[in-house]
Amino acid sequence: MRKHPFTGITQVLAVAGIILAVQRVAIGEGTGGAGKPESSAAHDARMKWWREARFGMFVHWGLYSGLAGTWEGKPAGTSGGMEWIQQIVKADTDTYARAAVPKFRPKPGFAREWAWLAKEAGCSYVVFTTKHHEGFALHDSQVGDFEAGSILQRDLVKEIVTALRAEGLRVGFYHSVIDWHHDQYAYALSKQLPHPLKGKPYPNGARDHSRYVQYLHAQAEELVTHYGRVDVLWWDYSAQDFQGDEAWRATELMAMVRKHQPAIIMNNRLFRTPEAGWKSMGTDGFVGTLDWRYGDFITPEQHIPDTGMPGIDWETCMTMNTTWGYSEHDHQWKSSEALIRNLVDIASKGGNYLLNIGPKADGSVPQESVDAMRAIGAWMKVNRESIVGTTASPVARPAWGRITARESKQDTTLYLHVFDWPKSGELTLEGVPNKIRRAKLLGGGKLTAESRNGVICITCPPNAPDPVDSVIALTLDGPIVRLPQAANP
Ligand code: H79
Repeated sequence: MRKHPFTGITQVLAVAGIILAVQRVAIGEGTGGAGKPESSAAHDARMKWWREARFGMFVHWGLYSGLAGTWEGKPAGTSGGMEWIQQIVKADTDTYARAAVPKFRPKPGFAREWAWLAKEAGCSYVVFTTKHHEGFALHDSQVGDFEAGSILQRDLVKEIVTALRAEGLRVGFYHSVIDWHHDQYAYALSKQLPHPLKGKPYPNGARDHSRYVQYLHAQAEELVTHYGRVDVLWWDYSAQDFQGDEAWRATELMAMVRKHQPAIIMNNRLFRTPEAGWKSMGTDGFVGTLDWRYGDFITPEQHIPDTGMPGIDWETCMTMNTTWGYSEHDHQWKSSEALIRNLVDIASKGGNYLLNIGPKADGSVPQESVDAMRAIGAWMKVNRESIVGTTASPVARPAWGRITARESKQDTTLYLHVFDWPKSGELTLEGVPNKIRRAKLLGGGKLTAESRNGVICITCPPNAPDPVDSVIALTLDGPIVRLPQAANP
């Protein structure tokens, strides 16, 4: 809720910030925020919980959730992101708000259901939309009026953060830098970034994009100062023709966030350059390196990279059907088998899985998503140790499934994720000469393992304990010797 307009002090600080940003560029320094370069050890310490987590829940929820993929009584589409409905139907923000605001009615306590679901599924963190491209902010903001404080007299970010923390979950904010509401957002500056009025003159005359950027920084500062510790900031997104310092004063934005939240982890989407890991405008092309000044991790969207990326942190975000925001017309749900195997595939390559739910306007979660999260949770209850805190497979991908690993000083446990249970009653693993200490089935069950001519052979019961993925924990002496032919395919 807006209590007062921008104060003089905000503007003074903004101007000072511009001067600082210019200086930093001039002396060629920068760490994505901290002022002095971060050591590898400090970076590893900051990334530790995130690397161990492996599984998070994404939540897309905003005014579009009430529209549910329907515009003027007709489906805006039956697949694809319905959080983009304003763009799909090319509605100006007033028309959009008139249709969507009356439908957005969060029920009391909705956030506890999200938190319970994430916890039950085995997620360690939750990233939710504090503002999507539509521009509606879920917190009680002092610097705007298109936000929950003004419109609902509620602070939905506070409600959500409180519920997540109560379940011991890490908290991440998705925040869109694209804004289809703000009347100074100069959409003509980019050909590549979407806007419902693209190609049309600004309805309100000339726009001063720097005033939008000032608003963006002010709202981001509210988010990182009013809600306690924030673990992740998930920015979205930039284009090759409009990104970084030019588009968002990005270096300064990241520095401001880090000043308030020194341990926060941020993605790379304030930028769209090779230095920031990007190859193209696609959400699947990556150069294979990442300079931390531009973000801590890269963000494959809706797909899983073919191989891991040594030295780079990455997180695949993915929908359960085809839309991020709720749609009543999208019934293309992935099976829980596919979701569990995706999680395992990603963990075997050293990445994180950020799996999306799109709650309805009252905050309730579609039954299909509840069922899927519970199915993942049931699997995680038995097999959690094969995911959380594991690393990418040190050996080649086997034909029967995937491998995750946990290495200690004395030994290595390989978690053999068996997707295709051996009909022969024997599972083989090549290229691992280490001495076997023990083998057991997670969830209980005896197995015998022996090494024959350098091939590990495990005698298995006739039927798969879990047709989706049965996990064998195989503990071996010492570290795994990475043989040349064992390069992860
Ligand atoms: O927030 C989610 C998406 O809204 C956002 N990022 C994720 C996390 C996103 N922005 N851009 N993109 C995704 C890529 C562009 C996808 C598109 Fe489409 C495919 C634009 C038009 C077709 C999806 C389907 C969005 C609208 C229709």
